[in-house]
Amino acid sequence: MLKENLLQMKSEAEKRIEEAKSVAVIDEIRVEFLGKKGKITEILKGLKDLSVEEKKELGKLANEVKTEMEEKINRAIEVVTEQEIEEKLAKENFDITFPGRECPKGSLHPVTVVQRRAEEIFKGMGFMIADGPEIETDYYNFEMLNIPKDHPARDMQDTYYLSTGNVLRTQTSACQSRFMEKVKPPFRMIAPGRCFRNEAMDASHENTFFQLEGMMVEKDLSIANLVYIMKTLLSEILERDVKVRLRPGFFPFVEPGFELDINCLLCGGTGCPTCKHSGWIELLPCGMVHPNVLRAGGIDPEEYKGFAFGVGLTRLAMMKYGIHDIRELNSGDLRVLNK
Ligand code: FA5
Repeated sequence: MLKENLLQMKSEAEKRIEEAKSVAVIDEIRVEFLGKKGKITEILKGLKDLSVEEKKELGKLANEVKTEMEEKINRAIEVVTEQEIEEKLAKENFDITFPGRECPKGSLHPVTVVQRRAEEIFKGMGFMIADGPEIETDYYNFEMLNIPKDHPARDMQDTYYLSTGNVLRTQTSACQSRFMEKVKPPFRMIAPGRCFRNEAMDASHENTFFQLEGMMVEKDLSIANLVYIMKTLLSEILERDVKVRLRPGFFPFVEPGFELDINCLLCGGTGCPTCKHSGWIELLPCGMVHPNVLRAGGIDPEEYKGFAFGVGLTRLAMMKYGIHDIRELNSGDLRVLNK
């Protein structure tokens, strides 16, 4: 009796599955036959009252019916889903040849654009590109650059100290020493990267900004070579004539040292908050490498001379694109980022 019931249910369910036209209807059939209170489930519950022999025979059959039915249901769902999609597509009249709608494209950050352009310019002049860590040891960031502990020059570059004693580097000059340890002169190198300082923020000062270090070491070099390289960089990047001024500047790792300022391109030199109303922007400190620094890098200052410079890349980007406040560069404002 149970056996007949089971087989009859099987053929009934199969017929209905074949006829079903939607996933929802197939799901209803699943619940009706295989659900917790479904017809097949009920039969399986009745097995407990049968003899051992009958239990064996019917139990096996019931499980086979159940598995077969599950497979049929799953297959039917696949077929019906496919049909539903095809019907929908046919109704929607979707034209796959229709041209797409244009999305606004992203762009490189202005500082990245300037950094990449500077790299190209320096590569063209035979400079190698070096890198260094943003978390730096006190030794490379200060000591090897002729700035021992307790030197007053440390006050000009207060930074963030880690509990390990390391610092967030204040200047890409830290790359000079690392480079000299690896490469023998003569050489020309640049090292662009992020720097950090603990200082009050204003229109031209951020606590995180970009510099580009440059260093050239050869047997015969002079300040004239240095000025030529600086002028080439500025005219190529800014693509216009700019007025520059060279004045003495103190950095313990160069002697003599200079500050190369450019006429503020935001106000044309008449004075604005970005140039602190002076008409000039401090952009490019530089100088002839101090003999102590060459010596610390294993280079004989009697044999070789060097010059070094540290371009304020973030400020250079501000000048190029007419950005009046350094903080705008980190604001995510598309009017600034799309420049
Ligand atoms: C230095 O950092 C030296 N290492 C540069 C140098 C290299 C001198 C090699 C001699 C030889 P200074 O502290 O002036 O120098 O910083 C260099 C440039 O980085 C500045 O002219 C400025 O353009 C930029 N700069 C410095 N501090 C900030 C800041 N807080 N926000 C944005 N730009 C900054």
